[in-house]
Amino acid sequence: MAITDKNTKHKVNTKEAFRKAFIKKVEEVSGEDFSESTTRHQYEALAELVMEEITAEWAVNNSRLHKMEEKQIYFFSIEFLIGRLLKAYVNNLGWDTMVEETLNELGVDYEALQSEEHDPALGNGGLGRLMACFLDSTAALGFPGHGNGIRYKYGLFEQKIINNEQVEVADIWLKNGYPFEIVKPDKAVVVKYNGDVRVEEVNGKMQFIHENYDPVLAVPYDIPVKGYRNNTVNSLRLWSAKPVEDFDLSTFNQGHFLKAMQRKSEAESISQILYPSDHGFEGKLLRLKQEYFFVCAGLKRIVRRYKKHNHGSMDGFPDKICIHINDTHPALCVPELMRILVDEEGYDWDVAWDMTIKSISFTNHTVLPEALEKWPIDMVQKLLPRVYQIIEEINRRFINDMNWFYPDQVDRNYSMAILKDGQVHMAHLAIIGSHSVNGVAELHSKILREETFRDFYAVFPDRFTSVTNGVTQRRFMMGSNPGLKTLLDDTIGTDWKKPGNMCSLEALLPYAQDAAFCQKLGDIKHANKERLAKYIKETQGIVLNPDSIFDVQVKRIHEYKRQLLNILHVILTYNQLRSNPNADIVPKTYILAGKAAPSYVYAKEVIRLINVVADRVNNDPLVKDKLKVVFVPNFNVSVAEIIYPAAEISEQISTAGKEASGTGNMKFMMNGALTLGTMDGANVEIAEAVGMDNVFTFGLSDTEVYNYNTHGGYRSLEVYESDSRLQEILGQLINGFFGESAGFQMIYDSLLLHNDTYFVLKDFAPYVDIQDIASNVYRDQKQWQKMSTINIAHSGIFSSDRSIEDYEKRVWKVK
Ligand code: Z2T
Repeated sequence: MAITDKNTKHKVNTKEAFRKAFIKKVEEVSGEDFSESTTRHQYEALAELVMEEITAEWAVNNSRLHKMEEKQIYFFSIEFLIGRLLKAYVNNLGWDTMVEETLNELGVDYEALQSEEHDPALGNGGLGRLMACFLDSTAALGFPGHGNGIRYKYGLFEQKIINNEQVEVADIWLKNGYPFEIVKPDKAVVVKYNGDVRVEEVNGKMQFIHENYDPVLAVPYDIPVKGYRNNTVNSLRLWSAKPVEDFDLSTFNQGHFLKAMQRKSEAESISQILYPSDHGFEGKLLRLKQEYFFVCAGLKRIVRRYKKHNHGSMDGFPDKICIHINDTHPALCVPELMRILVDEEGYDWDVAWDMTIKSISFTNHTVLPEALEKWPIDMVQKLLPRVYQIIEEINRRFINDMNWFYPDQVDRNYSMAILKDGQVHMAHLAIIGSHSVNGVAELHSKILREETFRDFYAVFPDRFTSVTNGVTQRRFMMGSNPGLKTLLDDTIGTDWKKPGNMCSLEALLPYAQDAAFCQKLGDIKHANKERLAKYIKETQGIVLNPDSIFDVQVKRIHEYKRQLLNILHVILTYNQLRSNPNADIVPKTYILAGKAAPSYVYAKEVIRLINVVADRVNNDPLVKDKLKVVFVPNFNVSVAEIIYPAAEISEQISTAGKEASGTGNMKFMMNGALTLGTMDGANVEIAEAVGMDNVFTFGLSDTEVYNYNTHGGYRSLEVYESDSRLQEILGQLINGFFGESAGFQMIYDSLLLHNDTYFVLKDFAPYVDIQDIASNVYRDQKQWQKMSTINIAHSGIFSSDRSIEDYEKRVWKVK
């Protein structure tokens, strides 16, 4: 087994050496003979071997990084949805064949071994997963780039479906330990909350002294980010909260004991739990503490390291460091960096401000108003007294400048303030304090410029840019769809797998017409469908027909994503089959999955509806093999890896203008599924890449939605009254059709009484039509596989390698 990396001390880079090392390690972790070992022992042993290999390279990398020859990127994000790491490490080390063959010879089930790893769920969805893909691509391309976030004790809840409803169960992901992190207590830092600021004049200069604060210790846990078959190992640093002093509890009397325990749990609560809401701002004090926690701790270490390298000075910091903030949750980076530069390093305000703006760049991820962070001023002022003063000063100077440059636009100027209506507007802080503001797809960036942030765009046109999201093909295609990977290797050679080179998949285009290739592509899809069917049979007891179309919608449950539109169409098909059981329809399996925020009552009703419909349809002998509906519980990264390769239709049906980008759409496309969707987010760019003949698009455009919303003119009741199919279906939601206890009044009312905010009824007829068109194309398998091939061939631009290269050129300018 050849390994490309030369400068590390490999111990196990041949099959024979690996076999010996593995057996020895299993015996060490189990304390038993290898023949007695459990899958758990085998997993722990392989994880340790992998870590030993990677940490040797990591040390070499870290000392290279400390020389600061290259510009370093730091991703500040409140979520990193990394998923399972063992197989990714094995693949990135180039150990895959060696490990697979050896384990096979030893009679070890590699799949089962991997399942021992608890899937870390330190994110809600696309935003957190994007960071994990970006870390993978940054390392693959050999850039120095690191993550900075929170080591939540409990990740996103585990979802169970009980009586058709979502039930949330705590995700205790650390219960058996986690082998891929290294705790660094010597690098812990103190984060200060509350207290007061005293002003003192020292040598004619104002000093701001923060006193009587509540200190909390931030302890870093580092996870290595191994580049794909290169010698780059970057870091994901996650901070855990601890009380500053570890009391010797036995020396305290009862009163002190209780106080000490209370402080301990107050401190620890900061990194206790990930907030499970994906698009809703809640405004909880604990969340604000979390935001400052990883911002303050992360910046402290970066500044300390930079100064150590630069003889104690912060001069030149923006030339060597990029602070990239993932949405507004880390926007406190702006005042915190100012605080460090002005209060601690003694820079003049203007110099510090210039350095801050040059260091920070900002990505926005949604235009939904309910997600915009607006903190009550009182809360920020009390929790972060000095940081708040700095925000006030940033705001004061901004408004002053604006009134100076645009004296006739006082209203507009004030509307752009950071502080107004008693709130701190985090997006305004992020835009004003950074040199780059970008959206995550072309359409989204256009909406930011023309609607959401149009006043800022008028003032700072050069700050605005766009970088379309991407996903890592190494996890979501090469890793999860080995059949496809091998077919591509055999057809066009292996160059497409090199980092940054996925666009060379276009060499596949001529094979779209090749019957033998298309046959093989279809066979691989069929095998992947059987694998998913097996998973669903084992976990849910539902039997699927692998010859039916697998039509898949998996993502967080949200009104704007319109899972409701999907299920209304399922009900329509069911009604058609009931009135004509022998109808000539192409058999179809609808697969849905996703979590709802625990407090999002409407989204949970949608989950209940999907499950109620599934129960009814799947148990009706009338529909036989023609229609199935499955709701797969607990959608997470590892479940996703089984689902995407098995999909034939990728449902991307958000109300146009609402889905910033979407990234699942890209994962489906790479695996050969055809997109059935609205012209929203990155769907637009998928359609552009493959041509309109190779996607199924339907529905209102973002402009039509915008016009209805600004000028009115949509009446859902009119649509309902002119469509008898909708009358029947909506009637069934409330007339007991799905069982007495299962009325869906809330959904019914949202569609008819509250005028259907997300245009579900308006887009219903075109959706039904496009579904019929897709089914008819499927009857012609040659045509379907041709379209599938064209989609795979053009999926290269949706690699996160391409996104990182774009960020590098447009935003960070590392080279
Ligand atoms: C999230 O996953 C996304 C946006 C958010 O806005 C929050 C969360 Cl948790 C605050 C998603 C977008 O909905 C999706 O369109 C996009 O592809 C993804 O972020 C990554 O940019």
